[in-house]
Amino acid sequence: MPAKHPDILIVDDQVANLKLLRAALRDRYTVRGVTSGDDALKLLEGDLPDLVLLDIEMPGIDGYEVCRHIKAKERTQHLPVMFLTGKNNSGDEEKGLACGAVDYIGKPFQLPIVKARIHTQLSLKFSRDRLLALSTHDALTGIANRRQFDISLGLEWRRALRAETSLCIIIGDIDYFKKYNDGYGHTAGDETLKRVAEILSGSIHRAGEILARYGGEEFVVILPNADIESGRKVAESMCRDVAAAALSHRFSPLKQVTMSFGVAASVPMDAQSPEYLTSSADTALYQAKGGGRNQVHV
Ligand code: GH3
Ligand code: MG
Ligand code: MG
Ligand code: MG
Ligand code: MG
Repeated sequence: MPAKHPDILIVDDQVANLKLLRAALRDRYTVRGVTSGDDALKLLEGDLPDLVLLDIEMPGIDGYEVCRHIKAKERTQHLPVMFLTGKNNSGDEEKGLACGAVDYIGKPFQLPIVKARIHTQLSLKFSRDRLLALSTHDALTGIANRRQFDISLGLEWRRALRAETSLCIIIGDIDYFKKYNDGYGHTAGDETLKRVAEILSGSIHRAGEILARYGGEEFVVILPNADIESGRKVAESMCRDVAAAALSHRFSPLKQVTMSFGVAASVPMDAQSPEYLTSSADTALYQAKGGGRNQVHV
């Protein structure tokens, strides 16, 4: 379990039930409670809980419907839902599980059993979160990895194609990094990669912008809705920030850690693929290297 108290949302139209469950759970969990399906769905538009305990029979939309809504939305589809309900007719449990719930507990319930089942579902949820983070993030720097970059670029490309907006990418590569490793050692090289990732992430502000580790000492940025000039500005600020950090590199002719950047932008067209953008940015990067490094080329 993570350091912070897991967050549980209880949805039950009977205030007495809410109080009982809250009292039983609040020593180990952060508990929020609402008394209708509508309020639950509204609340789920904000910060997500780690698990939902859901009653079925409520005025307005019932628990089945709430569960279907949760499972239908990409943002909430993996949120574990446990029914806690007085509906004990044959078929009710089957229906609840068919809606996507991970568990179904009938009333009257035994609190120790409810707690044990909550604990099991939360452990599964946190394992899943960790695996997902590992599959989308780079273990050294903590930023998005190449796999996540490829997925995001595909999504943003299609979005820009539909909206006929410009999509921009920046590829940045550390200068003379082989010399850095040869001179200072691989462990120091790793530390510098982490520092550089932190510095670059300082230029990522808007929703949808992504910084990823593209390869060894190469980083890539996706800027949705950005033309070449705004991309150039972001790359120039990254280039300045890396140089301003003044990380020494006495094996480089530039005497400190610097980076070169290539920028490309386009309004996607049907006949093209996202690789068009990466290869244009790569070409620009090659020119930045040839131009003396520590610079941006578009
Ligand atoms: P240039 O200025 O032309 O980019 O030269 P360079 O030496 O940076 O380029 P090159 O591609 O020849 O070398 C990249 C080096 O990056 C090779 C390798 O030693 C280092 N590198 C790649 N991945 C890692 C890593 O995960 N950790 C460390 N410490 N070094 C890495
Ligand atoms: Mg009820
Ligand atoms: Mg390289
Ligand atoms: Mg390099
Ligand atoms: Mg050019």
